[in-house]
Amino acid sequence: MFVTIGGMTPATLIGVPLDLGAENLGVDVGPDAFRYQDLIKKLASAGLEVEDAGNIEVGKRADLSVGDLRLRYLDEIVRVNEALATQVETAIKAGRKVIVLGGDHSLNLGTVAGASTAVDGKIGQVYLDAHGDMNTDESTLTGNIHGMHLASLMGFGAPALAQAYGNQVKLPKENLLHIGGCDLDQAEIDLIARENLEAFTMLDLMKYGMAPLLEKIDALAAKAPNVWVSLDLDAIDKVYAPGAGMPNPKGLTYREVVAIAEYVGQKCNVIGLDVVEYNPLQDIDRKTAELGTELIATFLGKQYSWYSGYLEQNKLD
Ligand SMILES: [Mn+2]
Repeated sequence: MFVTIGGMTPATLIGVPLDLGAENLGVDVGPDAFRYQDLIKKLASAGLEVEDAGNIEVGKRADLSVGDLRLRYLDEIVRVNEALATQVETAIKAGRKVIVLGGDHSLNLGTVAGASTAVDGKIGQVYLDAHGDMNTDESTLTGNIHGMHLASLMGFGAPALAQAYGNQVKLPKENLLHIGGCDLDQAEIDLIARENLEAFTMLDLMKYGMAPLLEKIDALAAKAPNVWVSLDLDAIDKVYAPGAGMPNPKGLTYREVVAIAEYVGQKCNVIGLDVVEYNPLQDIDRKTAELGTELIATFLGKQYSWYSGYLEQNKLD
């Protein structure tokens, strides 16, 4: 269904320097840091013709009032996400893949709202995260919205979040595949059990290995004609992704996360993805950004890695 120009796949890049959904994690500089590390050039080598739509403007914390302490900075987060949703919807309707760079994870409210609207709600989401992001304004311990938006997308929790960009449920709850959970809150564990949500935790991965996860990806591909991918860098072990807002000592290895990305990229119709919670100030030798770049290409069914770079540099004329 996607148009290719000379073998290239058109994509739109949107930066969202949002940090109001989290607690000062240094993730607002994420989008520009990714760009600075030649993201667009590297993705071009993987076959993605990326047009940079720039950053969505986000109000400064110091200029805003926090509002309801159970939904901190709600008004600005909803405003930013509705602006983001409009851009995502437009790009997908134009037949373009969408790459959104965060920013804190609450921007997933806007990416999935826009993508879902573009495809009449026929969407699934592969969601990689150490955390559940499925609290509500009633269960939250912090009031930080980056721990709530996933519940909101499925219609749970505060109406102000669930009804952002329209009253419809953005993500059918049976079309969620949550991967890599290792720090889930009790309220999230309860919601997953009560609503029968699909969540494959780190413990599941240790117990059963990768095979059942790949079958769950197949099952999602069969029921969701369009798939959005959301990658919180804290799903990946901090050895490989030190530049996450909350670096994770028990996350996915390089081998595991790349295998998941390859399988999703091959089996699902990925219409776009967001890569969130990148904190370049904590990165080491730019390796988190480099891995993020590889995963963007791979989730979109393309190839970019140290190996593709090696072939590119050593190919015969
Ligand atoms: Mn998250």
